[in-house]
Amino acid sequence: MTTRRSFIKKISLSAALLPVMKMLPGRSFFNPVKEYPVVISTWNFGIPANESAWKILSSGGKALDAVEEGVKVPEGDANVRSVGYGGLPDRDGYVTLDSCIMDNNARCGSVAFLQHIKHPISVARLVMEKTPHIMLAGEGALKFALDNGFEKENLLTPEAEKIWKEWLKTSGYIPADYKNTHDTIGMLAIDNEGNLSGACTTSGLKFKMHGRVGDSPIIGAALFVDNEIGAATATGVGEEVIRISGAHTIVELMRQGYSPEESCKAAIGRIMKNMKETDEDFQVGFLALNKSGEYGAYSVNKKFEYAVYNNSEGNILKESKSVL
Ligand code: SD4
Repeated sequence: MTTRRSFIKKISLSAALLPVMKMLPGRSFFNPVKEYPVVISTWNFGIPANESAWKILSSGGKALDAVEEGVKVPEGDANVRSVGYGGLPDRDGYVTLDSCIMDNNARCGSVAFLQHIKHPISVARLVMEKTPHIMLAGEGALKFALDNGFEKENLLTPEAEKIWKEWLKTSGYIPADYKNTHDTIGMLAIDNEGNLSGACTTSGLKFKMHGRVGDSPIIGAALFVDNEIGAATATGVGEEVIRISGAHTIVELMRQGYSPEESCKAAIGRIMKNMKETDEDFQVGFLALNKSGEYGAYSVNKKFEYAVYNNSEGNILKESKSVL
């Protein structure tokens, strides 16, 4: 059985081999056989999200459009308790959203702590396309959305409100709940032209402190795309992802010759190193996609599912390998 300690030891060893691997003659960084298009996304709502993205990809559309349309599916689904409309609120009862998007030209846009807008990913895209900035937060992000024709909506559904009120009865108003803090959608795609894009969107950790922003709107943490190399995205406890600049770290590891899965595994290794022996009761999961259309995943705990859609496999749900 892999323990936290043996995992970190193994990971450190393989990292030490990296300079040697780079010098091996003829080492091919990427599989020369390219498989396009491909879309991958986190958790089981990735299946309908991929479906929507695939409609665009399979008709020759752009990865950027595909990831935006894809993640809008869970954003608009009232039954998804962790993304957009229907998401669980913070501990004061406000649904606050974090989203970002990045394309093949290193253009990116992001919104943080945004309220009342059902599709924050589209606001993030607009920040990217219409402003000289990358990130807008809170009231400013809401004003920008409303100025650009988005509608103000109540995102707290009666079901989500009920769950929050139940939580209030016993919580002691303590925000941390590491066990079941998953379910952000992160999506990566490569289109027929071989261009990569990614999107990530969430209502964040349930019952978080009011004003808390996680990793999901942070370029380099929950999402990073480098069109020469690949892309990565994250789900889980955002604080741990931010601490290691997770998605950027993974893309840089792919640049050095690691496969998508090896890169995700090494990044998870860094997270484990930061954790105390007693802190194993949390989840972080990474997904990566390289320039050849190869994909991989790794997580801290079991049960990190992700959905893949490509021509050879169809739209399927997989479970990532994990440390514990
Ligand atoms: C956050 N990373 O706000 C998000 C939560 C999450 O899967 O991913 N859940 O920290």
